[in-house]
Amino acid sequence: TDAEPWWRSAVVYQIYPRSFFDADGDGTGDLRGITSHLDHVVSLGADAIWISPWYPSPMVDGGYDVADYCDIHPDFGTLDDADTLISTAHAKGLRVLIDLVPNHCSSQHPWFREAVSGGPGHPMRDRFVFRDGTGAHGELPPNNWPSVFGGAAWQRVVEPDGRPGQWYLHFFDPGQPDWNWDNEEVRAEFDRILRFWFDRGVDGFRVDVADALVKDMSLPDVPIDPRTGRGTLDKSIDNPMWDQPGLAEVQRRWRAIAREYADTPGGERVFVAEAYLPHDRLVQFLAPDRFQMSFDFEFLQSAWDADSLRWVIDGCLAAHARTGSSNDEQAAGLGSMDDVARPRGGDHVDASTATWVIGNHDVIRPATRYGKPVTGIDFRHPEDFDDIATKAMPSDVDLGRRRARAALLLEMALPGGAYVYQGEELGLDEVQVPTDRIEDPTWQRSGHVDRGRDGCRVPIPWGDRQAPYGWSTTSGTWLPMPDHWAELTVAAQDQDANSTLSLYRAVLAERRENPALGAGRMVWEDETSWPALAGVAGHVIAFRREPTLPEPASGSQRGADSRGGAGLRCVVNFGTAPVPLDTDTIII
Ligand code: ISL
Repeated sequence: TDAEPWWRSAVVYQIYPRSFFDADGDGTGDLRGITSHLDHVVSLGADAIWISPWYPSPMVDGGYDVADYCDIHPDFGTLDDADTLISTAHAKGLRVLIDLVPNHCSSQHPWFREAVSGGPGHPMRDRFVFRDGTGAHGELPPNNWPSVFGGAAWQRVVEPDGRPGQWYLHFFDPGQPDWNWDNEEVRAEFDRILRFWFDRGVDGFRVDVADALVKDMSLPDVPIDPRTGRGTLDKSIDNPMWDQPGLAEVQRRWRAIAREYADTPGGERVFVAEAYLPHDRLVQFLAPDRFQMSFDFEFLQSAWDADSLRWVIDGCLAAHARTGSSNDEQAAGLGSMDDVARPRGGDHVDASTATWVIGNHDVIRPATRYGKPVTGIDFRHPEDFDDIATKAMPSDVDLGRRRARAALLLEMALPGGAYVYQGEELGLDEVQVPTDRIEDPTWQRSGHVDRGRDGCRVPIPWGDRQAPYGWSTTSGTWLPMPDHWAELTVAAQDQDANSTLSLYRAVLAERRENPALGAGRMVWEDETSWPALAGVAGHVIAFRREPTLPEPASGSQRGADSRGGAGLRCVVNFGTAPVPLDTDTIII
């Protein structure tokens, strides 16, 4: 059978360039800072990096408002710096993914500026979504679509004659006008952007809001959410804003471009979708001619509870197993976990697997999130951003950090790929950024959103006993760094065998070395298969990973030597009391 493609069980380390390392001492992270600290990523044992947007941008939304898709933000460096970063990463054995933001650009993008200044009817307006307003004088938006960041998804422009005129669509901030994906010039431009970066050696893209782009262009109203009285962002219904039929065609077009690179160094390029969608919809992105990976946010959104998490994991794996199979009969026959998560050799070897994630630059740091009595944020209803339970509720961070370590072990023992957001390997907690320093538009546009998303974007503490902890030569960092991070720096944890950093290194090393992890088979344990679990149902998640396909070894206890091809057992306690297990097969 073919070799396993690199991305199927890869660990990808997410870099937020503004906050990773500040090499030039201006208080903002930069590409030279990333290049000079790649050894940290190598020492973790990750396979690849994904760099959040590095493009020229007014930074209204942390760079997710792109003014030029084929250049580098001057605060971050130059295209030469990007080339050096890519070649240095490759020389160190790291793949490089960057962020593609295809749903919207910046209102400072030259095409959008021309669309506004050209006035109604100008052909440039068709590359975006301009419409006349409703109401007697066009003073009301074209429909009731809400913005994810609050308010209406429409903004009215001032026309060249100085009067208020048409409205344009923006799913996020008004500084982020949506592209019109029915426009062939837009499609062609993104083809060019993909090739521009692939030709520079980029191995793939994380695709921002991958379930947006194509909308129902008849622009029908969405149903009203009774809780907010506004149009709903709910994706569990057929919502005209999200995941519309034409999306598959765009994804196929991009995958065809990625395939053009199959015979170049680095091989076929990859895409990972960022889409908060129900599983049955999400996995459709993973058909063989579409994307290779898609984040599983259900894990990230789940409560700290063994039963519900097992249910989520089951659902993720079963959905992926079904999608990965081109044999309908076989797919229909998949009933239990014993049937899923097998390596599918031969022509199925490039089938997708789950892509786990416990944190990113949009959500509360796991160490803080898991320390709350209630965990998880329900992004399926972005109105819940303002659910005070998620942010204002106090957190026991010591408990949260221990749980985050357990979550890591669980995540890394599951079949599939995994993403690690910078700082998770240090157990960093969410920072309470003073309100006068907050930059995130979700906070500025809707004051009831408790402090926005800056608290997980604070610069990384590398060394030294006080801020900025070796991150920069200036203390004027773009976000303030907390006093209590002295014990959490890379330097403080580097030689400490019990540190979270050491745990990450050990677990990622195990993943690389143990054939049962990655492509191996997964079998749930319960008290029938493993009597030691009697009485702990609901508190403990346990499963075995096995390196080979044959019959499940029913009843047999695998040995302690996980390298003997015998597999390993993963056990995680979600309860508050210790669970005694007399075995030496446990690594968790
Ligand atoms: O789609 C959503 C809700 O229906 C959102 O959760 C959305 O998927 C999410 O906000 C997307 O985040 C990404 O795109 C944003 C940017 O602010 C985030 O930082 C980025 O991760 C807009 O580009």
